[in-house]
Amino acid sequence: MNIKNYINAEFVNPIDEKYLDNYNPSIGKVYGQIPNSSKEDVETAYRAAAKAFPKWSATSLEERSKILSKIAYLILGKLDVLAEAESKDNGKPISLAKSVDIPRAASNFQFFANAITQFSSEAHESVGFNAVNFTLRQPIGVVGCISPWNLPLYLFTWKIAPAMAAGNCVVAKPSEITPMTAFLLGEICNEAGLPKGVLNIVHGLGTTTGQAIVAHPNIKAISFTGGTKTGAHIASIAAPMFKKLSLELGGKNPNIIFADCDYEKMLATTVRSSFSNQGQICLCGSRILIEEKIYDQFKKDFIKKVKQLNVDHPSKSNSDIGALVSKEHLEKIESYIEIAENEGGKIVCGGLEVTIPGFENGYYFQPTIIEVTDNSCRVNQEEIFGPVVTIMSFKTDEEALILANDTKYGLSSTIWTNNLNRTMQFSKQLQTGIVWVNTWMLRDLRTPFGGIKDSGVGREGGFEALRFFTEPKNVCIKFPS
Ligand code: TXE
Repeated sequence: MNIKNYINAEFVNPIDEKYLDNYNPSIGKVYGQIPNSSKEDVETAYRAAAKAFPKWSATSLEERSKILSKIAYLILGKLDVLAEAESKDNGKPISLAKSVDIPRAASNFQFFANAITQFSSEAHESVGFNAVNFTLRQPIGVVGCISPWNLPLYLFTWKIAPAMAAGNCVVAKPSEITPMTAFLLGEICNEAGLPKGVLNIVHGLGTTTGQAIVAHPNIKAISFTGGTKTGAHIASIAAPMFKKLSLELGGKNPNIIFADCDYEKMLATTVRSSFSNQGQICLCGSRILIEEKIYDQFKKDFIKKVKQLNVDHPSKSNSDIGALVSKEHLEKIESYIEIAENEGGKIVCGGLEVTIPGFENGYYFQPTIIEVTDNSCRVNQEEIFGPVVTIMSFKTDEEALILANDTKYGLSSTIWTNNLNRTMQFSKQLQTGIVWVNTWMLRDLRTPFGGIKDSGVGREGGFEALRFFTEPKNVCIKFPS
């Protein structure tokens, strides 16, 4: 199936008719073409957005909210079609797309449809000066949203929904590796009555289409999720242009397990936090740190459970682990197995490519556990972003904290303990934007989401996202005494 750009509510080919192949990773074959949009396509999208902005930004909150709710409703109505499309494009099990990705895309719209009606700003009375200040929260204008391939519609909508709710018009680019569900969203937006030009979707490579969005002089804010290197590059272009930037980047998240935890719950959740979505979630707990007294037991039980995970074609209802997103990504993961072995890491489970009968060209890999003893090794420091975790023991709380923080990343962390004091100490001292205690990926959309250190800048989620997508303006009114 060939997809098109969505500009001014119409589906159009790229101006210079250049296209890229779109792969189905579960069979390793091209199944369609996508536009490789140029600077001119981005300019056309920008103009449509700029034209729509005066009216959309003046549209009542109730009306904006109604349209976004309708989009949410229509997404859920197309749950099966969207889940199948997501799975085909990305390789993830259909069951996962159906239970997580697509429902969450709908929730993103519904959440911000509600949130915008509750969003407010502050007033400050300047006592003694006969003056009152209030803050106007105004939409920025045309904003750019760039999203990755791991949770395609989920992360795409996580950005565009608050942007539009706040009254902005959007030029958005999904990952060129997984563009399909964003394409299908265009039709849904038309059906929901979203005015033309409010959302414009251009497809193409990061280095051409994405770069054109970031460098566009009149696109004044960029919300980006992707690799840390790309984030740094985007910042180098956007910062001198004084653009607002929200960067949600990579992670190397510690999962810290203490002997006093609820063991069975921890074990089941750790399997999930390690291998959900083939380990391709920025929040996956890829460094598992285990208190020494339960290390051997944990290692044995964890390996046993991980060996039970079924790597299979994503359409199979019993597939726990589907295909990796691309051949390049599979090769990257394989290269890290070699790196681990060269560094003295011990592969205690998995480590090999999997051939699925009937789908021999797909990109499948065993869930893999590497035992390491030195936190400075590359597999403990670099983001692998696949079904690969490391295990390592620690003796004391102090040591666990040092190991957990000993990385350039700072996105999320998980701790398993029933000790309240320890919970508080770790919550305060872990250098991550999110700390989960006795759970993982339990998301409340009102909470601030994002990382510190090389995991990014800015926060998304809840009112934080609405603050990002608005410009605060102070108005000071003096009145006679
Ligand atoms: O991401 P990229 P890639 C990590 C993960 C992965 C690595 C590289 O470790 O292995 O990043 O993945 C667009 N200007 N994460 O190469 O390139 C690109 O088209 C503007 C973590 O696939 O960062 C896509 O839409 N845009 C992560 C988006 O950026 C550019 C999720 C992300 O692609 C651009 C994905 C440019 N110069 C990968 N270059 C997470 N945090 O969830 C690329 N893009």
